[in-house]
Amino acid sequence: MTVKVTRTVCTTCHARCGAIVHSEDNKILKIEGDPNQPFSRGMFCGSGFSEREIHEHPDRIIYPMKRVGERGSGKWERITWDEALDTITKKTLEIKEKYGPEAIVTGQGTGRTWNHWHCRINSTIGLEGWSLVPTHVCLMPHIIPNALTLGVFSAGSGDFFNANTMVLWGTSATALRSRIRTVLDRQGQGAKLIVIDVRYTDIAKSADIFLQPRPGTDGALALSIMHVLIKEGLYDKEFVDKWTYGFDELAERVKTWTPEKAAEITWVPAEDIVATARMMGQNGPVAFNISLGVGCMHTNAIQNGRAAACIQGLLGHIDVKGGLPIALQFSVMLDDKITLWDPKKDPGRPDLKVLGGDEYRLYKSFGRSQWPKAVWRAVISGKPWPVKMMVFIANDPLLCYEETKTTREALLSKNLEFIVVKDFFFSPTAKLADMVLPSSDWAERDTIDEELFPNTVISTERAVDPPGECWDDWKFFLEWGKRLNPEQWPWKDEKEMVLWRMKELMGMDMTWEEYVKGAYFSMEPGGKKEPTYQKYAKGMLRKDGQPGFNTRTGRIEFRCDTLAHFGYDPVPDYIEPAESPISTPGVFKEYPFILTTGHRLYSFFHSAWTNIPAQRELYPYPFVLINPADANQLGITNGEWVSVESPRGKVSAKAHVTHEIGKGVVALPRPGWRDDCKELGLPGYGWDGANPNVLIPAEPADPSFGSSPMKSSLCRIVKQEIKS
Ligand SMILES: Nc1nc2c(c(=O)[nH]1)N[C@H]1C(S)=C(S)[C@@H](COP(=O)(O)OP(=O)(O)OC[C@H]3O[C@@H](n4cnc5c(=O)[nH]c(N)nc54)[C@H](O)[C@@H]3O)O[C@H]1N2
Ligand SMILES: Nc1nc2c(c(=O)[nH]1)N[C@H]1C(S)=C(S)[C@@H](COP(=O)(O)OP(=O)(O)OC[C@H]3O[C@@H](n4cnc5c(=O)[nH]c(N)nc54)[C@H](O)[C@@H]3O)O[C@H]1N2
Ligand code: SF4
Ligand SMILES: [Mo]
Repeated sequence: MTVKVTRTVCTTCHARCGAIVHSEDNKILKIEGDPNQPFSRGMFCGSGFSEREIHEHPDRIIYPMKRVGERGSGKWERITWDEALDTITKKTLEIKEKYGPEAIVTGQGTGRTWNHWHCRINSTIGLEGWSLVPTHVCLMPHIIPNALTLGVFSAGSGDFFNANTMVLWGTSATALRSRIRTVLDRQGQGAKLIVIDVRYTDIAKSADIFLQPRPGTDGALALSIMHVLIKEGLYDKEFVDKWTYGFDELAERVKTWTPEKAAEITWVPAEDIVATARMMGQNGPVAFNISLGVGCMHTNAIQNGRAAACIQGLLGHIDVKGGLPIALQFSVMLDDKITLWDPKKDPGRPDLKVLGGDEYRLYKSFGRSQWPKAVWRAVISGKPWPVKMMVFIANDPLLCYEETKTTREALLSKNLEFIVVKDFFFSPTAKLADMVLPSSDWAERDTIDEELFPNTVISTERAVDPPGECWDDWKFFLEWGKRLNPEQWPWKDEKEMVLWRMKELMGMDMTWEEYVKGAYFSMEPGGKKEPTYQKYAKGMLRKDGQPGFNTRTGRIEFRCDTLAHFGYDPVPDYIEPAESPISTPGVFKEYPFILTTGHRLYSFFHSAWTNIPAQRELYPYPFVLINPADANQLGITNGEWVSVESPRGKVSAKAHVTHEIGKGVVALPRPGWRDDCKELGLPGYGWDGANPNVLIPAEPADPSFGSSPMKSSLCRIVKQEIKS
């Protein structure tokens, strides 16, 4: 056989790097970064490279299987895809008939190339929305403030190629990956870099200014930065006059937020706050990348996100070169054409049955998603309505959601009649399922979420056939959908689905060969490469074609009346995290460390890949970051096993004694080390041994969005007896 060379895209993480896969006889020989992919420009990482090990891994689930022993007993029998789909369809119809569609919950984790098809299958079932996703903590609590304040319905990543000041705020280089090269290149050309993170991260070492706030206090920091910008006249007055709403109220609000007051709350020195504001105000355009650390995973999520968005409104570097680009096509990701949502139907309407929707009304109104703990409660209690069937596609709820014990209690509940899990491996949740379905990974499939790159579509192509009967997730939705309602699922295969989307949503009609060969397609009007700037002044952002931003008032909203409707202060304010030294001094006495969890590591994607040697080798054991002064006081040495304990439970980790984390704070990374790695002889810690979510409460949460404090709660560190 000759060596086949395939250009495609790694979709393991959201960086979506271009890949060149060399294969022979369906074996991956080597993988290279694609130098022509305009965003990753040849970069590739260890997780992506280990696709070769994943493709051949002996523990992959490669056939549909049904449980034959007790739930969780590990006894499985191979079945055909036809039997699997027929059973799933029969169960769907039976449960829908008996209890209503809302007794079925479909779950996904992070976006993995098919958010839209997931929503479509829900519509086919008779559900509206996403059903169960971690969007109460994942980026949505940042996207919603962006949408309400700036009219940008996206995480809003800045134009680092052209910025003069770059701000990485609560965002890890690990997650940005290939974009970090752009940041460093741009710094080499003279741009400044500000990093705001609770850890002194690798990229922080290159920063011109590094701020290390107390977890959960970024809202106070943002208010104080605005205080300086306004007091020193460093904001864009002309822009503010012409394009914003509520400036006077914002100015009044931030008046009391002196750097000295913020310093007390945030632990960031006052002079550093002033220097940050001055750099932002004097060295524009400023490009921000704001992520999970700022708001999303705190009980004050929405207000923190709002304050950060308002800074960008004051600076006015929006839709300009080097500022915050506004893409026209992102919303396509959940376009009604695919999701089959009726745009005339208000997602917040009382008759839309969404678990947790009455408590977390803003969450319901924007994502139509259910609040996780309300789902688990409904399973356990049957109230406010029963939940009988759960289908998880690319999601391990035990490792994903806060308050793991409640999640586990629900998954073990006899009330659940049918659990399906579609995954690569037997995750802790898959082990509890009634049916498991095999899945193909990125080198083994033809599909991608075409709209994830700013103003560009990049095509993918299968490099090798998947092992056994592993199916692309797209194909699973298609075949399940066909059985339920063929009219809504008219395509022959995934390739047709990709081409349909290109035609219907991107306006590009082409054959599969043209799609693969074309590789990189510009989405700019007329196909031109240079973006169109200041679209707001040209009437290109609003549905009514009028100049302005895509907000309720058409202006950048410093005052947001929509938020008032959901019970928030319409002007951004700082609220202390629900569990903290200040809010709960009693708890703090017993649990004297602030706990932040989930920072990303270079290997592993969420809880996946601790069984893959090339990735596990880099981080063999679970660990917790602890400052040398704190370790010293506790008599803990580097590498020693400790328990991290909270009022919710405890987990094990090796102490990583380091100045990366400040005094009084400890950090547990995301993975949870659930799987053993046989090749390296390293153990797995299952669903609860090292899973940070065991420690995190679901409540109290952000008042109307339900964000849990994954990145700001309290814990204590206890020395452990010797452990292997
Ligand atoms: N404490 C804490 N918890 C967190 C976070 C945190 O920072 N701290 N982060 C949260 C965030 S932002 C998110 S988005 C969630 C993510 O949570 P999830 O996306 O649910 O991640 P996992 O828990 O790893 O479960 C994903 C499962 O899907 C499988 N999988 C991966 N890719 C595919 C695929 O393409 N197809 C199929 N069928 N299966 C696949 C993996 O093997 C894995 O078992 O976690 C959240 N949980
Ligand atoms: N390798 C890898 N890449 C990933 C993922 C993965 O699991 N592994 N997950 C993907 C997903 S779903 C998502 S949503 C993105 C998330 O991407 P990021 O948002 O970058 O994820 P994190 O690393 O959890 O958090 C960002 C940073 O916030 C810091 N931080 C924590 N608390 C605070 C705080 O209170 N204030 C401030 N200023 N900083 C704080 C953390 O130290 C961390 O450096 O990553 C994606 N990319
Ligand atoms: S896993 Fe690595 S190679 Fe793959 S998209 Fe992410 S950064 Fe790129
Ligand atoms: Mo996420």
